[in-house]
Amino acid sequence: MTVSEVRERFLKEKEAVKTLKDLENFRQLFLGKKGLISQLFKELRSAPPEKRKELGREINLLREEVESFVRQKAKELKEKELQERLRRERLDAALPGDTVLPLGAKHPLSAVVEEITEIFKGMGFTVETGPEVEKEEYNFDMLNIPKEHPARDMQDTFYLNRKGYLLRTHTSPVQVRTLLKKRPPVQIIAPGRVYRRDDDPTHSPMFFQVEGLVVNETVNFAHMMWVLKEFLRRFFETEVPVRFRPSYFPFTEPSTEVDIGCVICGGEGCRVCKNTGWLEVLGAGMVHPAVLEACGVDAERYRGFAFGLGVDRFAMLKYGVDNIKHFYENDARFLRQFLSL
Ligand code: FA5
Repeated sequence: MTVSEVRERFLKEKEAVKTLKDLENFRQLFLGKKGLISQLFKELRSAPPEKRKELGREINLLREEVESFVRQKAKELKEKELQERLRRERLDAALPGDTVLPLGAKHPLSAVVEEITEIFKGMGFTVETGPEVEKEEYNFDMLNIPKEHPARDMQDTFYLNRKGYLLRTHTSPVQVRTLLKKRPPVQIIAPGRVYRRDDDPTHSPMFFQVEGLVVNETVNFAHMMWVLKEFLRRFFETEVPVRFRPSYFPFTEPSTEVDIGCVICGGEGCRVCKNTGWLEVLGAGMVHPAVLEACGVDAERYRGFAFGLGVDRFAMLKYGVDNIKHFYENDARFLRQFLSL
């Protein structure tokens, strides 16, 4: 090959260089170890001595020309590539991120506690709270359940190592706490967690109750029935079947348990209502005079009614949940159904 042939090839090939990869191939072709320019230098050795100098100069010129083109083109192509990358990767800070985190929502039990609280607030109740680690004295003794009393077995208790303390088995100790600090009239509810050694589809070792207490000079059993029926009507937004069964609680006399028609099976009988068609949702009664006296309230002058309702049961019935455990397993597939609450 002659110098002019290589130059011609150079002029032709350089037009075809469009990318950095083309340029590298091009560089190898002309300037590589076995490239065309090297070949020209090799052939120079066999040229007649009088032409070598001139020919060598020509090859060197051509090499400089090719090198200068490669340098120039590399700069140009790198700049072009950078501009393209910048255009491609342009950051729009206003675009939403790749991973849009799902929004959290209220747990169905929290929503039901709030709903119950709002209904009672609407009936003139205020909200009290008490600790979950409670004095045995408030959970039992002052509620007319002395030590050795068989009624202690009605609620299987988690006792704590610290003597005289337990995990409260119901919200009723808030009745005691309230009466110790407030003089009647009182009209309060007390929502919160309670604990028992219980475990089946309608019983959980930790569950929620809402306590209610009304103490004044005139209140009676009929008032209590009205308040509870009215609450049930507002909560279920319909006239659910309600029945009051005579019952026993050491801290109320007379006492009643309130059942509502099972809304899971419509009263036909199912696993949740143990085939009875009814579900017990709350306990209630007229506050026992011994409780009023233990809290320093004159039982001759004042009377009261109290109730304790199982929030989980209300939530199960309202949303057709057939196992209380669903509320505590934190399975997102279950919880997602309540996103709108
Ligand atoms: C009591 O706890 C009384 N303190 C209620 C009371 C208050 C009566 C004031 C009179 C005056 P009982 O043990 O029945 O009562 O529980 C009340 C409600 O809690 C029950 O009707 C039931 O709905 C719910 N409940 C009881 N045990 C569990 C449990 N392990 N899991 C879920 N809910 C439960």
